[in-house]
Amino acid sequence: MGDAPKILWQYVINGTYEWWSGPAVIGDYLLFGDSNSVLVSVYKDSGAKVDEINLSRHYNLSAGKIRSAVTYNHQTKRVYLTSGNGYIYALGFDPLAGKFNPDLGWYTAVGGYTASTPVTQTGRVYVCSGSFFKPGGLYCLREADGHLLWKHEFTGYGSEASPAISVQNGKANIYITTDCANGAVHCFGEDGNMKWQFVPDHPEYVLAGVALASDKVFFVNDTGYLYALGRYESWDVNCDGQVNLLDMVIIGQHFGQAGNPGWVRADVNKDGVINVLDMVLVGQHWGG
Ligand SMILES: [Ca+2]
Ligand SMILES: [Ca+2]
Repeated sequence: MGDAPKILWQYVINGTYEWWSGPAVIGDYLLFGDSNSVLVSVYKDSGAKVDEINLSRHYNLSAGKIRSAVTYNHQTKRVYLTSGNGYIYALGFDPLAGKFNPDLGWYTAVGGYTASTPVTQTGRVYVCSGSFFKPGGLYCLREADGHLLWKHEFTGYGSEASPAISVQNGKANIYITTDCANGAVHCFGEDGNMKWQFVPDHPEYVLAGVALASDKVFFVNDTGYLYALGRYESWDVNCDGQVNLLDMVIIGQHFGQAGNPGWVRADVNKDGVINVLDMVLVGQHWGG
């Protein structure tokens, strides 16, 4: 068992061992928060502590347990995180020395509770708040100073997850999940308008956020289902990601039928009849 994993180092704090947070590696340093509202920077290879900051003490507030991971912006040299009692922090961090500089930053409240890890994108910070019984929502803050640009709050619940961002045509889409009995995925534009929401056919609470890959939105919920949301071009009639004979066959099976425009996917051009024009569209995208 020569290649079995070995423990290289351990980092232990006294008192409480309730670790709900996530670490981040920045240069030679590993950063993470604990349930005593302390954010530490240790050498990632040895675990030796380089710096720490007690958020409650430094900001003179009751920060609560840190249940957020740490986000780093290389351009602004700041780390971002939240603490349980509903605060988000931006702190300067020297990636060469491994030290915090909280004076190069800000903090602000985003509701009464948060476990969300902030995400930065083109001068903005997105973060969620709330839980299955604590209200919250999605907040968009100006990265420079924490000024609230917009927010979308839910009634009676919020999101314990972290936002995920995709950029299409230079514009950000922000995806979040909600932690309620009808837990949904919501997609917001960067101006704060909700573009769509999706409640699955087996609804339940959603604790995790979404994963974005291959033009799809993946998420799980407490029923134990994994969902993949995507959009298929209209000429991919059978929604298998390819345009080929199988799509032609479906059109052939419905050939000559009429209905409300687009009533079935075989009406590819959505003109209310299934005929050679639908086949032409499939042919034009053949092999795609
Ligand atoms: Ca197809
Ligand atoms: Ca048609």
